[in-house]
Amino acid sequence: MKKSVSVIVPVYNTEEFLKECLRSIVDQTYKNLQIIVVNDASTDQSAKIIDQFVAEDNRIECITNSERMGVGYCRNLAIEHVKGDYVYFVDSDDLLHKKAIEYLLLLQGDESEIIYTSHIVKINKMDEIEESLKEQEKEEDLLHTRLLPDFGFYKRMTVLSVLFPLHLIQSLRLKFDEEVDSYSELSFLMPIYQQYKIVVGKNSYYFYRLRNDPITNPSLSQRGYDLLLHDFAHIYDRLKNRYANNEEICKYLDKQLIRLYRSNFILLMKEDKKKEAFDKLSNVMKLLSEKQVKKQNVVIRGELRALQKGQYKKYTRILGFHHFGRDTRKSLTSLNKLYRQIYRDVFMKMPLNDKKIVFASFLGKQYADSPKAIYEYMVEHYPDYEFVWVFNETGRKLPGNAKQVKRLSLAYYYHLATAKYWISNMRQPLHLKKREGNVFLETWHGTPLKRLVFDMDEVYSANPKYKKNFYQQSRLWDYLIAANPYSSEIFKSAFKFDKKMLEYGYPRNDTLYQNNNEDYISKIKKSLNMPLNKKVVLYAPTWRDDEFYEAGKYKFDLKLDLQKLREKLGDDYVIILRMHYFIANNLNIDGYEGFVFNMSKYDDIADLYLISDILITDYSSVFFDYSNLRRPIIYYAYDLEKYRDQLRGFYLDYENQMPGPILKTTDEVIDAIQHIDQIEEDYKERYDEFYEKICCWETGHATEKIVQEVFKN
Ligand code: C2G
Repeated sequence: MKKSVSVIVPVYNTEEFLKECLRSIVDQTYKNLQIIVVNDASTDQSAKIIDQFVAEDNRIECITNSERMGVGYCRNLAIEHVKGDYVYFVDSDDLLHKKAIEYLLLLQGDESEIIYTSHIVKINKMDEIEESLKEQEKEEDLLHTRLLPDFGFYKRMTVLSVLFPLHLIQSLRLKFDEEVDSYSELSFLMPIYQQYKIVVGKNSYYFYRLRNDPITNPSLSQRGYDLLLHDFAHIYDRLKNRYANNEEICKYLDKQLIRLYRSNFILLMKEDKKKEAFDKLSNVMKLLSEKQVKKQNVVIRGELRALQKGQYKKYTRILGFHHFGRDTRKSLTSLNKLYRQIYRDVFMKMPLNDKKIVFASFLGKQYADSPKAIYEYMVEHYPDYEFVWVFNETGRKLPGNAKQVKRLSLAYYYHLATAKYWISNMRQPLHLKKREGNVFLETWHGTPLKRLVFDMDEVYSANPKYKKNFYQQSRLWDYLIAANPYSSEIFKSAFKFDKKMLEYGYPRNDTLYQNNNEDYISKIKKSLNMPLNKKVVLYAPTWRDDEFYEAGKYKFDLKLDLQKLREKLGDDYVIILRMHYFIANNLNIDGYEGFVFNMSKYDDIADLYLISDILITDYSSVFFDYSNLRRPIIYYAYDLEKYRDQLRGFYLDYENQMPGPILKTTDEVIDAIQHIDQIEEDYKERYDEFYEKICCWETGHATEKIVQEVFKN
C-alpha cells in the first residue's frame, strides 16, 4: 500500500499568493494526498480562493476559524484531522515543485524516519524557480542521496520541506506553541531533538517566497525585530524551563539565542526605543548559560555579560565600540563606505546650518525639474540662503552662486549633514539619515500614469526590497508636491504619505505659463541651432523595466522609422529625440543631421516642450505636463499590451482617457502628424476634460506658493 501524505496549509490573508500555492499542491505528481487548509479568519479574498479549490478537488478539506488564532494553533488543529502516514507543512505564500512530495518519499527508509531536504530555495521572481530547477536537474544523481544523520535540520528552525511520520507526532505529542506567531516550531521540534533518525535529500523542491511588501502585509519573519524578540523570548524561556535537565537542548537554545541576537536583535539598539530594547534583551539573556557566553569573542562576551547584569551604560559603550570597529573594517573596503562613516560619526555631529539648502534632480544627472524652478526663484527672492547643487559632473554654468558638489563625494555628505533643507525630485540614498530640525521637500518627478510602489501588485521585475526601502525613504519627507488632485490621491496610497501635501501645481510647469512666447521660443531654438521656419515634433518616450544592460542602465530601441519620417515630413518638420534619463545608449542619428536633433542630454525638458508643436510619447508622465500647453499629443504605444499588462499597470484607462490617438506604427504616426488639425478637433472634448483634471491647480505661480509655505519662518 502506498503511503499517504497529509499536507497542512494554514492561511491568513494571502490572497495574492494562495492560488499559486494550492495549485502547486493539487498538481503534485504524488497523488495520495489529504490536503487540510486552515483559514485563520482571513479578512481578504482567501476564503473564496479556498472554496474554489475545495469544489474542484475532493482531497481538500477546509477548517475555518471564527477568529484569528495564529499559525501554531492552526497547525495543531489540522494535525487532529490527519489521516495520512506522513504530515507535510506548507505556508500559504510558498510553492512546491510538482515532484516535491514524490522525491521526498523516494528517500524513505524505515517508517520512523523524518525526511527533509537540506535547503529551501528563496524566491521573489517566478522565473527564479525555473532557473533553480534547471540547476538542480544537472545534479539528478543527488536526488536519491540519503545523508545521515540530521545535518543542519535543527539549525534552520523550520518544519517546512519535511515529511514527519504521523505516529511520531502522535506518540511524542508534538505541538506548536500557540501563544506566539514566530518560532512556534521550536516547541514542535524540541522533543525529537537528536532522538530520531533524519534523512536528508540534497535537492530542494520547496520555494519560499520573499514577499516584497513587508509594510502592508508582512510575512511572520518580516515582522519587526521587537516582535521577533518578544516571541523568541517567550519560547526560549518556556523551553529552557521544560528542558532544564537536558544539556543538549539547553545548549542548542542558547546557541540560537546568541545567533539571533547577533544577526537581528542587536539591530533593535539602532532604533528609537533603545532602553526598552535593552531591558527586553537583558531579561532574556539572564537564562543564558555561562558556558556559551565564555565561547564568544571578547566584544560579544562583554555585551552579553552587561546585558545579563542589566548594565545599560556599559552595554551601550561596548556596543558603540563594536559598531565602530565593524564600520571601520567596512570603511577600509571602499572609499564610499569611508565617506559614509565620516558622514555618520563626524559631519552629523556638526551644527546644522539653518540657511543652507541642498538641491538635487534626477540623481545628479540634470539641472532641471522642480528643484531648478525653486532654486531660481530663491536665488532672486531669498539671497541670504546658501545653496548647494548635487551633480554627477560639476562645473556647470548656473544662475546664482550655488556651490556644486559631486554626488556621493565627501563634500556631498558634508553639505547634506549640515544643511537644514533638502530639496530633491527623487528618492534620496537609503543610508542618509535625518537630523532633528532637517526639512525635506520632495518634489517628485511626474504625475503618475504607471502604477507606483504600494499600488503595484507583486512586482516580480523589481528588487524584493523595493517597497520596504521606498517606505523607509519616504518617511523622511516632510513635504511632497502634488501637481493635481489626481496625483494627491495616488501619492497617499502609493507612497503611504501622510505628511504635508503641497497642492499648488508643479514648480517645473511655471515656465510653461511664463515663457510661452515667441521671444523665449526662438531664443531656445537658436541656441540649439534649430531652424526657425519649421515645425517641431518632440518624441519623448519612457524606459522599459525589462530592457537593461545592468541595474540603472536601461537601453532603448528606437522603433520610429526616421527614414520614413524624413521622406514624408522633412519639408515642414524637424524631430527632437529625447530619451528618458535612465537610458544609457546613444541613439545613432548619423545621416539625419538637420532633421533629427538628439536632445537627450539637454537639461530641462520644459524648454523642449515650449519649442515643440506636437508631442509624441508613450507611457511617460511628460504628456501630463505638456497638456498645460494645450498642444496636440500623439501616443506611439507599439508595446501597449505588454507594458500595461505585464510590466506596470496604469491608473488611467489608457484607451479611453488619453487626450490623443494611440498608434502602433510609424505610418500611423506620419498620418496623424499630416492630419494634426483634424486630430485636435477629434480629441478636443477629451483634451478639455483631461486638462481640467490635470492642470486645474496650475497657475504659473506654483514655485512662489510652495517656497512661501516651506520657508515661512
Ligand atoms: N523625462 C524626460 N525625458 C523623457 C522621459 C521623461 O526628461 N524622455 C522626465 C520628465 O520630466 C518626466 C520625468 O522624467 O516627467 C519622469 O519620467 P517618466 O517617463 O514618467 O518615468 P519615471 O521616471 O519612471 O517616473 O510619477 C511619475 C513616475 O514616477 C514616472
